[in-house]
Amino acid sequence: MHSGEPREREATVLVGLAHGGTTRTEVEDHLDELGRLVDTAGGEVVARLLQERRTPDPATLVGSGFIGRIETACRETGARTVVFDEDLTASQARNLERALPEDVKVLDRAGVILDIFAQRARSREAQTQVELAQLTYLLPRLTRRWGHLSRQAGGIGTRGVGETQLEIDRRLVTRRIAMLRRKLAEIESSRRLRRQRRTAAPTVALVGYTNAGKSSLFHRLTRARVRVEDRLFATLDPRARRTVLGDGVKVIFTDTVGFIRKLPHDLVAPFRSTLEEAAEADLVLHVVDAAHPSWEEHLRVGDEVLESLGVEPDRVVVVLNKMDLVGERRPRRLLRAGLPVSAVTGEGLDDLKRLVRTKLLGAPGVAVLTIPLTETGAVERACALPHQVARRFGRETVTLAVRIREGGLKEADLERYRVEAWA
Ligand SMILES: Nc1nc2c(ncn2[C@@H]2O[C@H](COP(=O)(O)OP(=O)(O)OP(=O)(O)O)[C@@H](O)[C@H]2O)c(=O)[nH]1
Ligand SMILES: [Mg+2]
Repeated sequence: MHSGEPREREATVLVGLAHGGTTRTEVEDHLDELGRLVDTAGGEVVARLLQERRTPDPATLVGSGFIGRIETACRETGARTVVFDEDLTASQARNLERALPEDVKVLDRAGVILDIFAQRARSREAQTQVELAQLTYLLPRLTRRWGHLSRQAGGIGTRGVGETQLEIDRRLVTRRIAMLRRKLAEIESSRRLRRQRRTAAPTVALVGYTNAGKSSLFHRLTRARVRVEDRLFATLDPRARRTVLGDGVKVIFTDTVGFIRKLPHDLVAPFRSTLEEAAEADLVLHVVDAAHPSWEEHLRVGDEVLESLGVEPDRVVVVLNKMDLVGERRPRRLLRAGLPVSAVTGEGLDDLKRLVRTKLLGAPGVAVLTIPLTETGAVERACALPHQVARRFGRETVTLAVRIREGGLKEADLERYRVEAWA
């Protein structure tokens, strides 16, 4: 589905806008991040421009004088791609393209993120989701310029979409969007079936800002081999893996796609199903790169996503990763925010496992039973219960933690073995 790797890195100009509540420094940080995104997408940042303006221009976002500066930067560097950190409406993008030289294409942060997803998605589901999001994004933006560029080189913003689709008429694109929607609905319903079948062990989801170290922790906690990279969006096809956390506590860990500021809406919607699955987890580990200067913003972005998915705060544990990079003096404000760990040195991982265990065993809906081994009938009934969280055989008793609905223990005639907590 890819229209071929670009032969060389695409020279790109970044544009940021400081207005309203955003300061210059914040915009500089956002442009740093945008630069990493462009780099991941295969581009090379050759210039960055920042305009301060009280309010954005409704037609072109930046003012006409500033468009002149963008044009000069493109001419001087040979760049043919301009990326805005702000979301551009389709008409703003078109107006900007009209105002710039003929061979320059304009896209925004969302367009770059979509491009990265298109390059990296591997599973059929992720690929379908990305193509859908990309066509939805591109449809109102389809201009001759894009079709022309895609035929020539592909380039940022157009990979993942079948090459011919850009050239053909909108009606066909609309039809393809409808087809992809249907296909996705099918994939999702078959996934829902799979999910229902495998709820035997409690699930713990690793979520958080991109590059926070979710996959590294997933690897440390489950010994599964997964892609770990110092790149944004290294993981696009989430993995789940079963492991035993000591004390007989069985858990399914899931790794997920990272969050980012301004994840495009068209992408949030389809990827929501993956995140929703994570949000249904018994426990959510919100992983934060504690060594990142913007860790608080990352934490906030993650909290917002989790809240929008309906995850209650008491199901969330904040994990401060990369503590090995934080240095000797650890700010109190940071330490108050969560549990310090390092996926690299292993610091704090035992504490993390213990915390996960305690949280799961104490979760509402989990009952703990202690049964003398001499009562074989009861032991047998208890061991046959589905949804076991933990089981430990002692010399004289067996202790079990099971997820069970109200009244379930009575039905299984096990109510009298119930104890307060896992000891
Ligand atoms: N020093 C240090 N580096 C870490 C730690 N954990 C992860 N990293 C590095 O951080 C980078 C990102 O790690 P990943 O595990 O891929 O991060 P992720 O959250 O899965 O990222 P995405 O899948 O892109 O969202 C890699 O270069 C890791 O080696 C840590 O505790 N300490
Ligand atoms: Mg990852």
